[in-house]
Amino acid sequence: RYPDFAKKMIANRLGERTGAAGEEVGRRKVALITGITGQDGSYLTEFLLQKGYEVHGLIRRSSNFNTQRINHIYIDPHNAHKARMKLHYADLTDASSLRRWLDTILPDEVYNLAAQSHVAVSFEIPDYTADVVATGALRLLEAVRSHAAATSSSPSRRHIRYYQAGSSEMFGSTPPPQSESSPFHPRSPYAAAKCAAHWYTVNYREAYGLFACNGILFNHESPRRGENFVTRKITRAVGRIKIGLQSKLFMGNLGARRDWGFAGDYVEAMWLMLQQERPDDYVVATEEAHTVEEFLEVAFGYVGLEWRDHVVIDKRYFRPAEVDELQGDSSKARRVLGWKPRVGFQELVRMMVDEDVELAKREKVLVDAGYMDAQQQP
Ligand code: NDP
Ligand code: GDR
Repeated sequence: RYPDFAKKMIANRLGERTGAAGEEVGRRKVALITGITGQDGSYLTEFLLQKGYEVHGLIRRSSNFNTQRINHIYIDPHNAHKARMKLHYADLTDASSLRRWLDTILPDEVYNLAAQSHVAVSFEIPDYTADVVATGALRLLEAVRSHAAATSSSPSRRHIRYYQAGSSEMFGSTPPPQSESSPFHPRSPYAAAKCAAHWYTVNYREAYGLFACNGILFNHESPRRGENFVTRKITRAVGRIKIGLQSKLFMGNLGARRDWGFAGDYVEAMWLMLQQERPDDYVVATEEAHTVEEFLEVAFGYVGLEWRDHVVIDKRYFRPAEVDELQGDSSKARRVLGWKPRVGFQELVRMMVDEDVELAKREKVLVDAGYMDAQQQP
Protein backbone atom coordinates (compact mmCIF):
# COMPACT_ATOMS: atom_id res chain seq x y z
CA ARG A 1 0.00 0.00 0.00
CA TYR A 2 2.92 2.39 0.64
CA PRO A 3 5.48 3.57 -1.90
CA ASP A 4 9.13 2.69 -1.12
CA PHE A 5 10.12 6.12 0.17
CA ALA A 6 7.22 6.05 2.66
CA LYS A 7 8.19 2.56 3.87
CA LYS A 8 11.74 3.77 4.45
CA MET A 9 10.51 6.83 6.30
CA ILE A 10 8.31 4.74 8.60
CA ALA A 11 11.06 2.18 9.20
CA ASN A 12 13.45 4.99 9.99
CA ARG A 13 11.00 6.55 12.44
CA LEU A 14 10.52 3.26 14.22
CA GLY A 15 14.22 2.51 14.18
CA GLU A 16 13.57 -0.72 12.32
CA ARG A 17 16.67 -2.51 11.12
CA THR A 18 15.34 -4.51 8.19
CA GLY A 19 12.83 -4.01 5.41
CA ALA A 20 10.37 -6.58 4.05
CA ALA A 21 13.12 -8.36 2.08
CA GLY A 22 15.45 -8.43 5.07
CA GLU A 23 17.63 -5.63 3.72
CA GLU A 24 18.70 -2.81 6.02
CA VAL A 25 16.65 0.34 5.62
CA GLY A 26 17.37 3.65 7.34
CA ARG A 27 18.89 1.86 10.30
CA ARG A 28 19.29 3.94 13.38
CA LYS A 29 22.71 3.87 14.95
CA VAL A 30 22.74 1.69 18.03
CA ALA A 31 24.81 2.48 21.12
CA LEU A 32 25.54 0.27 24.10
CA ILE A 33 26.48 2.07 27.31
CA THR A 34 27.86 0.51 30.49
CA GLY A 35 27.44 2.78 33.52
CA ILE A 36 24.26 4.30 32.06
CA THR A 37 22.87 4.99 35.56
CA GLY A 38 25.89 7.16 36.44
CA GLN A 39 26.39 10.88 35.91
CA ASP A 40 28.04 10.58 32.48
CA GLY A 41 25.79 7.73 31.35
CA SER A 42 22.71 9.89 31.83
CA TYR A 43 24.12 12.86 29.87
CA LEU A 44 25.49 10.62 27.11
CA THR A 45 22.09 8.90 26.77
CA GLU A 46 20.32 12.24 26.37
CA PHE A 47 22.94 13.35 23.85
CA LEU A 48 22.69 10.15 21.74
CA LEU A 49 18.87 10.04 21.84
CA GLN A 50 18.84 13.58 20.58
CA LYS A 51 21.13 12.49 17.73
CA GLY A 52 18.59 9.81 16.79
CA TYR A 53 20.39 6.77 18.27
CA GLU A 54 18.77 3.76 19.85
CA VAL A 55 20.47 3.48 23.25
CA HIS A 56 20.89 0.27 25.24
CA GLY A 57 22.18 0.54 28.78
CA LEU A 58 23.58 -2.19 30.97
CA ILE A 59 22.53 -1.84 34.59
CA ARG A 60 23.62 -3.94 37.53
CA ARG A 61 21.30 -5.52 39.99
CA SER A 62 20.85 -3.52 43.17
CA SER A 63 18.53 -4.02 46.15
CA ASN A 64 17.14 -0.55 45.44
CA PHE A 65 16.27 0.97 42.10
CA ASN A 66 19.32 2.88 40.90
CA THR A 67 17.91 4.55 37.79
CA GLN A 68 17.13 8.00 39.29
CA ARG A 69 19.36 9.82 36.80
CA ILE A 70 17.60 8.34 33.76
CA ASN A 71 14.02 8.00 35.00
CA HIS A 72 13.03 11.17 33.14
CA ILE A 73 13.89 9.56 29.78
CA TYR A 74 12.64 6.07 30.58
CA ILE A 75 9.65 4.79 28.64
CA ASP A 76 7.93 1.65 29.82
CA PRO A 77 9.02 -1.25 27.54
CA HIS A 78 5.31 -2.13 27.20
CA ASN A 79 5.27 0.92 24.90
CA ALA A 80 8.29 -0.59 23.17
CA HIS A 81 7.63 1.09 19.83
CA LYS A 82 8.23 4.47 21.49
CA ALA A 83 11.16 3.50 23.69
CA ARG A 84 14.55 4.27 22.21
CA MET A 85 16.40 3.70 25.50
CA LYS A 86 16.41 0.13 26.72
CA LEU A 87 17.91 -1.30 29.89
CA HIS A 88 19.34 -4.76 30.48
CA TYR A 89 20.86 -6.44 33.51
CA ALA A 90 24.57 -7.15 33.23
CA ASP A 91 27.75 -6.55 35.21
CA LEU A 92 31.33 -5.78 34.24
CA THR A 93 32.36 -8.65 36.52
CA ASP A 94 30.26 -11.10 34.45
CA ALA A 95 31.84 -11.74 31.03
CA SER A 96 29.00 -13.93 29.79
CA SER A 97 26.44 -11.16 30.29
CA LEU A 98 28.57 -8.71 28.27
CA ARG A 99 28.97 -11.07 25.30
CA ARG A 100 25.29 -12.04 25.38
CA TRP A 101 24.08 -8.44 25.18
CA LEU A 102 26.57 -7.59 22.44
CA ASP A 103 25.28 -10.53 20.39
CA THR A 104 21.67 -9.48 20.99
CA ILE A 105 21.94 -5.71 20.63
CA LEU A 106 24.47 -5.58 17.75
CA PRO A 107 25.67 -2.08 18.63
CA ASP A 108 27.61 0.25 16.35
CA GLU A 109 29.21 2.00 19.30
CA VAL A 110 30.10 0.77 22.79
CA TYR A 111 30.81 3.26 25.58
CA ASN A 112 32.47 1.72 28.62
CA LEU A 113 31.61 4.16 31.41
CA ALA A 114 31.00 1.70 34.25
CA ALA A 115 33.41 1.86 37.16
CA GLN A 116 33.89 1.88 40.89
CA SER A 117 34.75 5.52 40.28
CA HIS A 118 35.52 6.87 43.77
CA VAL A 119 39.25 7.38 44.32
CA ALA A 120 39.16 7.38 48.14
CA VAL A 121 36.89 4.30 48.23
CA SER A 122 39.35 2.45 45.96
CA PHE A 123 41.82 2.38 48.88
CA GLU A 124 39.14 0.55 50.92
CA ILE A 125 38.15 -1.94 48.19
CA PRO A 126 41.22 -2.19 45.92
CA ASP A 127 40.61 -5.74 44.74
CA TYR A 128 37.02 -5.06 43.69
CA THR A 129 38.04 -1.75 42.08
CA ALA A 130 40.65 -3.54 39.93
CA ASP A 131 38.14 -6.24 39.01
CA VAL A 132 35.54 -3.77 37.73
CA VAL A 133 37.75 -0.98 36.38
CA ALA A 134 40.67 -2.91 34.86
CA THR A 135 39.50 -6.49 34.27
CA GLY A 136 35.97 -5.23 33.53
CA ALA A 137 37.31 -3.19 30.61
CA LEU A 138 39.31 -6.21 29.43
CA ARG A 139 36.18 -8.40 29.60
CA LEU A 140 34.24 -5.92 27.50
CA LEU A 141 37.04 -5.50 24.95
CA GLU A 142 37.33 -9.27 24.67
CA ALA A 143 33.55 -9.57 24.23
CA VAL A 144 33.73 -7.01 21.40
CA ARG A 145 36.70 -8.77 19.79
CA SER A 146 35.21 -12.27 19.99
CA HIS A 147 31.79 -11.02 18.84
CA ALA A 148 33.43 -9.35 15.82
CA ALA A 149 35.39 -12.52 15.00
CA ALA A 150 32.29 -14.72 15.30
CA THR A 151 30.18 -12.47 13.07
CA SER A 152 32.88 -11.57 10.53
CA SER A 153 31.07 -13.27 7.65
CA SER A 154 27.52 -12.63 8.87
CA PRO A 155 25.16 -10.01 7.40
CA SER A 156 24.57 -8.80 11.00
CA ARG A 157 28.24 -7.83 11.29
CA ARG A 158 28.92 -4.43 12.86
CA HIS A 159 32.26 -2.66 12.85
CA ILE A 160 31.95 -1.79 16.51
CA ARG A 161 33.61 1.36 17.78
CA TYR A 162 34.66 1.28 21.44
CA TYR A 163 35.13 4.14 23.91
CA GLN A 164 37.06 3.66 27.16
CA ALA A 165 36.46 6.15 29.99
CA GLY A 166 40.00 7.02 31.00
CA SER A 167 40.87 9.51 33.70
CA SER A 168 43.25 12.36 34.50
CA GLU A 169 43.90 10.43 37.74
CA MET A 170 46.22 8.26 35.63
CA PHE A 171 48.67 11.21 35.53
CA GLY A 172 48.69 11.31 39.34
CA SER A 173 51.89 13.00 40.43
CA THR A 174 53.04 14.04 36.92
CA PRO A 175 53.19 17.85 36.99
CA PRO A 176 50.73 19.93 34.91
CA PRO A 177 49.85 20.68 32.20
CA GLN A 178 49.10 17.01 31.40
CA SER A 179 48.63 15.98 27.75
CA GLU A 180 48.44 12.71 25.80
CA SER A 181 52.25 12.50 25.89
CA SER A 182 52.61 13.01 29.68
CA PRO A 183 53.68 9.89 31.61
CA PHE A 184 51.21 8.11 33.89
CA HIS A 185 52.04 7.95 37.60
CA PRO A 186 48.89 6.65 39.34
CA ARG A 187 48.41 7.43 43.04
CA SER A 188 45.49 5.12 43.95
CA PRO A 189 44.19 1.62 43.20
CA TYR A 190 41.51 3.32 41.07
CA ALA A 191 44.09 5.21 39.01
CA ALA A 192 46.32 2.13 38.59
CA ALA A 193 43.29 0.15 37.39
CA LYS A 194 42.39 2.92 34.91
CA CYS A 195 45.98 2.77 33.55
CA ALA A 196 45.54 -0.98 32.95
CA ALA A 197 42.21 -0.35 31.18
CA HIS A 198 43.92 2.34 29.07
CA TRP A 199 46.67 -0.05 27.93
CA TYR A 200 44.24 -2.93 27.33
CA THR A 201 42.38 -0.58 24.99
CA VAL A 202 45.57 0.46 23.16
CA ASN A 203 46.59 -3.21 22.92
CA TYR A 204 43.25 -4.34 21.42
CA ARG A 205 43.56 -1.53 18.88
CA GLU A 206 47.10 -2.53 17.91
CA ALA A 207 46.69 -6.30 18.11
CA TYR A 208 43.24 -6.77 16.55
CA GLY A 209 42.66 -3.55 14.64
CA LEU A 210 39.70 -2.68 16.88
CA PHE A 211 38.37 0.87 16.54
CA ALA A 212 39.03 1.66 20.21
CA CYS A 213 39.60 5.11 21.77
CA ASN A 214 40.71 6.24 25.20
CA GLY A 215 39.21 9.50 26.43
CA ILE A 216 41.45 10.87 29.18
CA LEU A 217 38.88 13.08 30.85
CA PHE A 218 39.65 15.56 33.59
CA ASN A 219 37.12 16.03 36.41
CA HIS A 220 33.65 16.89 35.16
CA GLU A 221 30.73 17.74 37.37
CA SER A 222 27.03 18.58 37.24
CA PRO A 223 23.91 18.65 39.40
CA ARG A 224 23.84 14.87 38.79
CA ARG A 225 27.29 14.29 40.28
CA GLY A 226 27.46 11.62 42.97
CA GLU A 227 27.01 13.21 46.40
CA ASN A 228 30.33 12.03 47.84
CA PHE A 229 32.53 13.71 45.22
CA VAL A 230 33.90 16.98 46.51
CA THR A 231 32.03 19.46 44.28
CA ARG A 232 28.60 17.97 44.87
CA LYS A 233 29.32 17.40 48.55
CA ILE A 234 30.00 21.13 48.80
CA THR A 235 26.99 22.31 46.76
CA ARG A 236 24.63 19.93 48.62
CA ALA A 237 25.90 21.37 51.90
CA VAL A 238 25.55 24.96 50.64
CA GLY A 239 21.92 24.29 49.72
CA ARG A 240 21.14 22.65 53.06
CA ILE A 241 22.97 25.28 55.13
CA LYS A 242 21.22 28.09 53.24
CA ILE A 243 17.81 26.51 53.93
CA GLY A 244 18.70 25.76 57.56
CA LEU A 245 18.94 21.95 57.43
CA GLN A 246 22.62 21.68 58.36
CA SER A 247 25.34 23.92 59.77
CA LYS A 248 28.68 22.08 59.44
CA LEU A 249 30.51 20.56 56.49
CA PHE A 250 33.33 18.08 57.17
CA MET A 251 36.09 18.17 54.54
CA GLY A 252 39.54 16.78 53.75
CA ASN A 253 42.43 18.37 51.82
CA LEU A 254 41.41 21.83 50.59
CA GLY A 255 44.70 22.47 48.78
CA ALA A 256 44.18 19.98 45.91
CA ARG A 257 43.82 21.62 42.47
CA ARG A 258 41.48 20.22 39.84
CA ASP A 259 40.50 21.11 36.28
CA TRP A 260 36.70 21.02 36.66
CA GLY A 261 34.38 21.05 33.63
CA PHE A 262 30.70 20.36 32.98
CA ALA A 263 29.74 16.70 32.31
CA GLY A 264 27.23 17.71 29.61
CA ASP A 265 30.11 19.16 27.56
CA TYR A 266 32.36 16.14 28.06
CA VAL A 267 30.00 13.47 26.72
CA GLU A 268 30.07 15.24 23.35
CA ALA A 269 33.85 14.67 23.23
CA MET A 270 33.31 10.93 23.84
CA TRP A 271 30.97 10.76 20.85
CA LEU A 272 33.24 12.87 18.64
CA MET A 273 36.14 10.45 19.24
CA LEU A 274 34.08 7.61 17.76
CA GLN A 275 33.11 9.65 14.67
CA GLN A 276 36.71 10.12 13.45
CA GLU A 277 38.31 8.24 10.58
CA ARG A 278 40.94 6.65 12.85
CA PRO A 279 40.83 5.62 16.51
CA ASP A 280 43.05 7.58 18.88
CA ASP A 281 43.40 8.81 22.48
CA TYR A 282 42.45 12.32 23.62
CA VAL A 283 42.77 14.49 26.72
CA VAL A 284 39.55 16.40 27.48
CA ALA A 285 39.87 19.34 29.88
CA THR A 286 38.97 23.00 30.39
CA GLU A 287 42.69 23.87 30.88
CA GLU A 288 41.78 25.93 33.99
CA ALA A 289 42.47 24.66 37.51
CA HIS A 290 41.14 25.72 40.92
CA THR A 291 41.71 24.53 44.47
CA VAL A 292 38.99 22.89 46.56
CA GLU A 293 39.19 26.01 48.73
CA GLU A 294 38.38 28.21 45.72
CA PHE A 295 35.38 26.00 44.97
CA LEU A 296 34.20 26.50 48.57
CA GLU A 297 34.70 30.25 48.29
CA VAL A 298 32.64 30.57 45.08
CA ALA A 299 29.88 28.15 46.12
CA PHE A 300 29.27 29.60 49.61
CA GLY A 301 29.84 33.17 48.38
CA TYR A 302 27.19 32.78 45.67
CA VAL A 303 24.42 32.48 48.30
CA GLY A 304 25.97 35.06 50.65
CA LEU A 305 27.61 32.62 53.09
CA GLU A 306 31.20 32.53 54.44
CA TRP A 307 32.63 29.00 54.07
CA ARG A 308 35.00 29.41 57.05
CA ASP A 309 31.96 29.62 59.36
CA HIS A 310 30.86 26.12 58.36
CA VAL A 311 33.78 23.95 57.18
CA VAL A 312 35.50 21.62 59.65
CA ILE A 313 38.60 19.69 58.59
CA ASP A 314 38.24 15.98 59.27
CA LYS A 315 41.28 13.70 58.84
CA ARG A 316 39.11 10.83 57.63
CA TYR A 317 38.69 12.56 54.26
CA PHE A 318 42.43 12.69 53.58
CA ARG A 319 43.77 9.99 51.26
CA PRO A 320 46.80 7.73 51.79
CA ALA A 321 48.31 9.31 48.66
CA GLU A 322 46.97 12.53 47.14
CA VAL A 323 46.95 13.92 43.60
CA ASP A 324 47.92 17.55 44.14
CA GLU A 325 47.45 19.26 40.82
CA LEU A 326 45.64 18.34 37.62
CA GLN A 327 45.36 20.80 34.76
CA GLY A 328 44.89 19.42 31.26
CA ASP A 329 46.29 20.38 27.90
CA SER A 330 43.40 19.48 25.58
CA SER A 331 44.83 21.11 22.45
CA LYS A 332 44.66 17.83 20.48
CA ALA A 333 40.92 17.37 21.17
CA ARG A 334 40.29 21.02 20.27
CA ARG A 335 42.27 20.74 17.05
CA VAL A 336 41.23 17.27 15.80
CA LEU A 337 37.73 16.89 17.24
CA GLY A 338 36.79 20.57 17.11
CA TRP A 339 35.68 20.20 20.74
CA LYS A 340 35.70 22.93 23.36
CA PRO A 341 33.96 23.34 26.72
CA ARG A 342 30.94 25.65 26.84
CA VAL A 343 30.45 25.97 30.60
CA GLY A 344 33.12 27.74 32.66
CA PHE A 345 34.02 27.29 36.34
CA GLN A 346 31.84 30.06 37.83
CA GLU A 347 28.83 29.02 35.76
CA LEU A 348 29.31 25.36 36.74
CA VAL A 349 29.39 26.20 40.45
CA ARG A 350 26.31 28.43 40.16
CA MET A 351 24.40 25.75 38.20
CA MET A 352 25.13 23.15 40.88
CA VAL A 353 24.32 25.48 43.80
CA ASP A 354 21.05 26.62 42.19
CA GLU A 355 19.87 23.02 41.78
CA ASP A 356 20.94 22.04 45.29
CA VAL A 357 19.20 25.01 46.91
CA GLU A 358 15.99 23.86 45.18
CA LEU A 359 16.59 20.29 46.34
CA ALA A 360 17.13 21.49 49.92
CA LYS A 361 13.84 23.42 49.76
CA ARG A 362 12.02 20.22 48.83
CA GLU A 363 13.79 18.37 51.65
CA LYS A 364 12.72 21.11 54.07
CA VAL A 365 9.07 20.49 53.20
CA LEU A 366 9.53 16.81 54.10
CA VAL A 367 11.42 17.65 57.30
CA ASP A 368 8.73 20.15 58.40
CA ALA A 369 6.02 17.59 57.73
CA GLY A 370 7.89 15.01 59.82
CA TYR A 371 8.62 12.71 56.85
CA MET A 372 12.38 13.14 56.98
CA ASP A 373 15.06 13.61 59.62
CA ALA A 374 17.08 16.80 59.06
CA GLN A 375 20.15 14.98 60.39
CA GLN A 376 20.07 12.61 57.41
CA GLN A 377 22.96 14.34 55.70
CA PRO A 378 24.11 13.13 52.28
P1 NDP B 1 29.54 7.32 38.34
O1 NDP B 1 30.18 6.80 39.57
O2 NDP B 1 28.50 8.38 38.44
O3 NDP B 1 28.87 6.08 37.54
C1 NDP B 1 29.48 4.84 37.49
C2 NDP B 1 28.56 3.86 36.78
O4 NDP B 1 29.16 2.56 36.75
C3 NDP B 1 27.20 3.68 37.46
O5 NDP B 1 26.22 3.54 36.46
C4 NDP B 1 27.39 2.36 38.20
O6 NDP B 1 26.18 1.69 38.47
C5 NDP B 1 28.21 1.60 37.19
N1 NDP B 1 28.89 0.44 37.75
C6 NDP B 1 29.68 0.38 38.85
N2 NDP B 1 30.13 -0.86 39.03
C7 NDP B 1 29.62 -1.62 38.02
C8 NDP B 1 29.72 -2.99 37.66
N3 NDP B 1 30.43 -3.86 38.40
N4 NDP B 1 29.07 -3.42 36.55
C9 NDP B 1 28.33 -2.58 35.82
N5 NDP B 1 28.18 -1.26 36.11
C10 NDP B 1 28.83 -0.80 37.21
O7 NDP B 1 30.72 7.78 37.36
P2 NDP B 1 30.74 8.98 36.29
O8 NDP B 1 29.51 8.95 35.50
O9 NDP B 1 31.17 10.22 36.98
O10 NDP B 1 31.98 8.54 35.39
C11 NDP B 1 31.81 7.69 34.25
C12 NDP B 1 33.14 7.01 33.94
O11 NDP B 1 34.12 7.98 33.64
C13 NDP B 1 33.72 6.16 35.07
O12 NDP B 1 34.39 5.09 34.48
C14 NDP B 1 34.73 7.10 35.73
O13 NDP B 1 35.72 6.36 36.38
C15 NDP B 1 35.23 7.84 34.53
N6 NDP B 1 35.71 9.18 34.76
C16 NDP B 1 34.90 10.10 35.38
C17 NDP B 1 35.33 11.40 35.53
C18 NDP B 1 34.47 12.41 36.20
O14 NDP B 1 35.01 13.47 36.55
N7 NDP B 1 33.18 12.18 36.39
C19 NDP B 1 36.63 11.84 35.00
C20 NDP B 1 37.37 10.80 34.33
C21 NDP B 1 36.91 9.53 34.22
P3 NDP B 1 25.28 2.04 39.80
O15 NDP B 1 24.44 3.23 39.41
O16 NDP B 1 24.53 0.80 39.99
O17 NDP B 1 26.24 2.37 40.90
P1 GDR C 1 38.73 12.91 42.32
O1 GDR C 1 37.38 13.59 42.83
O2 GDR C 1 39.42 12.15 43.38
O3 GDR C 1 39.51 14.00 41.63
O4 GDR C 1 38.17 11.85 41.27
P2 GDR C 1 36.85 13.98 44.28
O5 GDR C 1 35.79 14.99 44.04
O6 GDR C 1 36.51 12.79 45.10
O7 GDR C 1 38.13 14.69 44.97
C1 GDR C 1 38.72 15.86 44.44
C2 GDR C 1 39.72 16.42 45.45
O8 GDR C 1 39.01 16.93 46.57
C3 GDR C 1 39.69 16.53 47.76
N1 GDR C 1 38.76 16.54 48.89
C4 GDR C 1 37.69 15.75 49.03
N2 GDR C 1 37.16 14.80 48.22
C5 GDR C 1 36.02 14.17 48.62
N3 GDR C 1 35.47 13.25 47.81
N4 GDR C 1 35.42 14.45 49.83
C6 GDR C 1 35.93 15.39 50.68
O9 GDR C 1 35.38 15.63 51.74
C7 GDR C 1 37.10 16.08 50.26
N5 GDR C 1 37.85 17.06 50.81
C8 GDR C 1 38.85 17.33 49.97
C9 GDR C 1 40.23 15.15 47.41
O10 GDR C 1 41.25 14.78 48.32
C10 GDR C 1 40.70 15.39 45.98
O11 GDR C 1 41.99 15.92 45.97
C11 GDR C 1 37.14 12.18 40.36
C12 GDR C 1 36.33 10.91 40.08
O12 GDR C 1 35.20 11.26 39.31
C13 GDR C 1 37.15 9.91 39.31
O13 GDR C 1 36.33 8.81 38.90
C14 GDR C 1 37.72 10.58 38.07
O14 GDR C 1 38.53 9.69 37.36
C15 GDR C 1 38.53 11.81 38.47
O15 GDR C 1 37.69 12.71 39.17
C16 GDR C 1 39.09 12.55 37.26
